[in-house]
Amino acid sequence: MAETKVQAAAKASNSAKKTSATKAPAKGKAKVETAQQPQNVKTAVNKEAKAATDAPRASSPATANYPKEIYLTWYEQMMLMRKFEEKAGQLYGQQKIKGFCHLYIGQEACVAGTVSALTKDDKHITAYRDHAHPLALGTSPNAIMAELYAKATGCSKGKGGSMHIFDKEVNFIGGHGIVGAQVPMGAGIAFAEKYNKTGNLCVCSMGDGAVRQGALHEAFNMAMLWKLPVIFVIENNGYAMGTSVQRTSNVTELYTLGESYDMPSEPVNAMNVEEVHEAVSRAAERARAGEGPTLLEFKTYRYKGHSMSDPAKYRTKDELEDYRSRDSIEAVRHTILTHKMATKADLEAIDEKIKAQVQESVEFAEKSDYPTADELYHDVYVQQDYPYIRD
Ligand SMILES: Cc1ncc(C[n+]2csc(CCOP(=O)(O)OP(=O)(O)O)c2C)c(N)n1
Ligand SMILES: [Mg+2]
Repeated sequence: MAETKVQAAAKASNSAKKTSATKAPAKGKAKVETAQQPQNVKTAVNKEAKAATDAPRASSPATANYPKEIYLTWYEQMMLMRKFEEKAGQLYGQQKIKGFCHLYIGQEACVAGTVSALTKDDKHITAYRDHAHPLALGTSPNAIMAELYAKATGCSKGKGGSMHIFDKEVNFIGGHGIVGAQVPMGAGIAFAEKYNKTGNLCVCSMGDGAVRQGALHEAFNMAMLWKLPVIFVIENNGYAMGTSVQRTSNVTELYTLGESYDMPSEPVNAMNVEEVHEAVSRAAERARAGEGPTLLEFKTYRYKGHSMSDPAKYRTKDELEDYRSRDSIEAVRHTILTHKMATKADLEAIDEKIKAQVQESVEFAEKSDYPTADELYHDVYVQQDYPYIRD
């Protein structure tokens, strides 16, 4: 099992600054160690995290809790997700991108804080709101943009589109269009990791709408029974298409769904990337210690409509503004500047680099060809040498 990015950065930062008494590395190390303590989060932490979720709007913390490399990575990753998707939204308007397209804008901290807490060998699976996960895991923006364009150079050979991004190289197992389908699959992936004794885990992300699917309960039950190394993440953005959480069930604190199975479960203020990182670190520690699954309810928000065809008239402007005022990218930017981890000019240079990367991905997609007609017969069951067909 490889070390997490934060562990590596904290180690490097600590040895480089052993003699200088700056706050960030020491704190960063303390946080990493905290994150490694396995604990029963069911009661104490639930209350703590709940209080944090309900707390007044997040501002920059008084002290920086992690080394500067981590904040800069978070900033760059989240900015890439946002700029990439803003461009995708524009291109959709120009009909360069067609079909379904669901943007993650506003939810970036969910993915950035998760990826920083895990190793590159851990597996990730999610629903159709799936551009941000592979971007953070290292899939080339070119391959994702080309997939949105349905071009042959796309990561699913242009045959999947926006909802079916997939990249085995970075352990991103999709991209799934059927609401909740990835929940039993996530448990299955975790089963394979346990069976093969890899020490890796699977993060299975889903929306608040997906938790109303029956298969979730079967998956939770089996995952707990077999203590599978899986972290179930509910990205609760308040709505399933236009239906608010309050209109779908009397159980609106979604993390409590895990408690029926004695699954350690907690809510997380997911507009704050540090809180996401810490919650995922705790869950990962439990999974790797053989203690099984955790359910995390990420309280988040999407700034755009459900998909490109949704004007989002079912919510108020005030509600949107309220979340925008706690924007996770702005918060990280503020922390970086307040603690002088980088200058405004440094951040602008990152922004420029990202702008160029996104532009390059568009040019790559534009120049690429569509799949040829014979591709219809590849990667489907009709393929004669398909490895899983048995006579
Ligand atoms: C089994 C199934 N039922 C219905 C749909 C149609 N549908 C697509 S997205 C969606 C809402 C899901 O919302 P949520 O799980 O909260 O995820 P979010 O889009 O907010 O990320 C629905 C009902 C579907 N794709 N699959
Ligand atoms: Mg939702």
